[in-house]
Amino acid sequence: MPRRAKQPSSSPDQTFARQQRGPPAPPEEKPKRPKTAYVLVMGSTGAGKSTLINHMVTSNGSNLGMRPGSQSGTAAVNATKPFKFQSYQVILAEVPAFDAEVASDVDVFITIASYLVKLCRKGIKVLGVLYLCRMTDNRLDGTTLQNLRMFRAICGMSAMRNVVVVLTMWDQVDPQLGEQRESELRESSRFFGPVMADNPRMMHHNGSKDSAMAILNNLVSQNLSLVFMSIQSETVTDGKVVHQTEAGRVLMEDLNSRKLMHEEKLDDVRRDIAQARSGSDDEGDLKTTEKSLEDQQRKLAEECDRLACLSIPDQSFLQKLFCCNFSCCNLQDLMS
Ligand SMILES: Nc1nc2c(ncn2[C@@H]2O[C@H](COP(=O)(O)OP(=O)(O)OP(=O)(O)O)[C@@H](O)[C@H]2O)c(=O)[nH]1
Ligand SMILES: [Mg+2]
Repeated sequence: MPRRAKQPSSSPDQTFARQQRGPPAPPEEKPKRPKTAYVLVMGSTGAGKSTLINHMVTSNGSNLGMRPGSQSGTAAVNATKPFKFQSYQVILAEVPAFDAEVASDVDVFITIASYLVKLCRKGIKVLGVLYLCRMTDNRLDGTTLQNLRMFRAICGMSAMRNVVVVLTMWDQVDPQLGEQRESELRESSRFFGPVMADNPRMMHHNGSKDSAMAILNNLVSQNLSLVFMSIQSETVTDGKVVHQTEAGRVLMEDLNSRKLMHEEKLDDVRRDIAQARSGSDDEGDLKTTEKSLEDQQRKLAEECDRLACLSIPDQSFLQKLFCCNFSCCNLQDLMS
């Protein structure tokens, strides 16, 4: 049988048409899924966390922010829904402040630890931390300093590169005074002095949307590696129980030094009671003060015991101890 001549794969007309159109398009690439980027927003009560988050979220076409002040009185981490920003799906998580007048320090600590441990167990790292400091405070009080110490201990040195310190209410201070306070914050060993070498950045926030967006932009466009916070690696990787972590140690130290301060005040008041005239108004006032200090002292002792109990690997005991008054804590997560 004569062999059939091989047919050209396309006619000269078809070849010409293809040349006009250019080479065939490559198979369509699937669009890359944007990475999720968790950003923790930390700082004392009233530092402006919710307000800042709101600006960032609503500027990106969403109304899923949080009401300023809405978190006060509760110990919970409030996270926004993810929203697209540059190449990321950003989730902003407002971390509750330590403020004994609002919620117990140990409750707040367990909430934060529980949230971060949960993220770490899922392998989720954090893009960064915005630590907010209010510029209107003439001097930083005990609670503000406690929040700062806890922030440093929770993050650890290795995460400091991913921190932006946000100086809020910049619109409310005289610029010269603001600059003065900023240098003190940068240099003093009580504030950011010990961590400045590890490169946290400082930015001013004047309460406007533009200023909020500049802060988010600065954090996101640094091309930072995602990190675990120190408390996450200490618990999940090193297997430490929560109260043995650096943050647990700092909190225990804080509670103990407050206990000591109250003890000294109680000694003074009792000495004054002994010297006051029996049945006088002075004696009545001093006894009221004594009672209030004793109450505070008892609460602090209970807090220390609760924190120390976190090392007991007996879940049922811990659940009985906490779950009645603390709904946010997932102790299974903490202890398992
Ligand atoms: N002028 C000015 N006011 C601000 C700024 N940031 C926040 N505020 C105001 O400060 C108050 C407290 O702000 P919040 O955002 O509720 O503070 P927070 O840190 O979320 O407080 P908690 O959730 O209670 O810990 C609100 O009345 C805000 O409007 C700022 O940069 N400038
Ligand atoms: Mg808030």
